[in-house]
Amino acid sequence: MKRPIFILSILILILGTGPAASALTITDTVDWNNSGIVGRTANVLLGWPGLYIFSYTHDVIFSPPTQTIDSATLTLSHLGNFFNQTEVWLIFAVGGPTFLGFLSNSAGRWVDQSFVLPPSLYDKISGASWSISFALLEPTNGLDLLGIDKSVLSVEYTPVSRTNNHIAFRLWIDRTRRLWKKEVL
Ligand SMILES: [Ca+2]
Ligand SMILES: [Ca+2]
Ligand SMILES: [Ca+2]
Repeated sequence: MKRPIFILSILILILGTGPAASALTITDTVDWNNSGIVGRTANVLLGWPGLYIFSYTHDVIFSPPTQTIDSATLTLSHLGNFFNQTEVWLIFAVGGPTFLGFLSNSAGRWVDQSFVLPPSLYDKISGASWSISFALLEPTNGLDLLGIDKSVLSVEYTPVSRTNNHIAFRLWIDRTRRLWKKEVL
């Protein structure tokens, strides 16, 4: 009876840990630094005259290469958005485009605001790199100043080699089970 219990224990261990345990996290930072404002280095967007668009790109390098991206979050640090009828900033992922949300009120203080990216933006991504662009948009009339300090893209992913190791381990377990059945039955 010892042998089946041993094999069952290994199976529970494998099924219990699964691919999620091998996920890695990587971040890519775009840091703006044209001037010093309220304790941070930043660029100032003028938001002028009518529809104003500012875009930038994150380039993520995966090492080892990624098999799948499991989740992604963008954190934008901004200052000076009044978020009212005369000033409203929106953020999009370029391509689609995909609306991510409104910038919250950051009048007089820095706000580090996070946006969870929908899986549709990364569910077909694999390999050694991922390039994704974002756009800040202000549609109202008048001058709307916005300070931007930095943008951090945080990506949780499952690398190729670990996924393959996991599959190899599962195949080994299946083979062990078959051999055991053959011996016992
Ligand atoms: Ca405007
Ligand atoms: Ca403003
Ligand atoms: Ca900065």
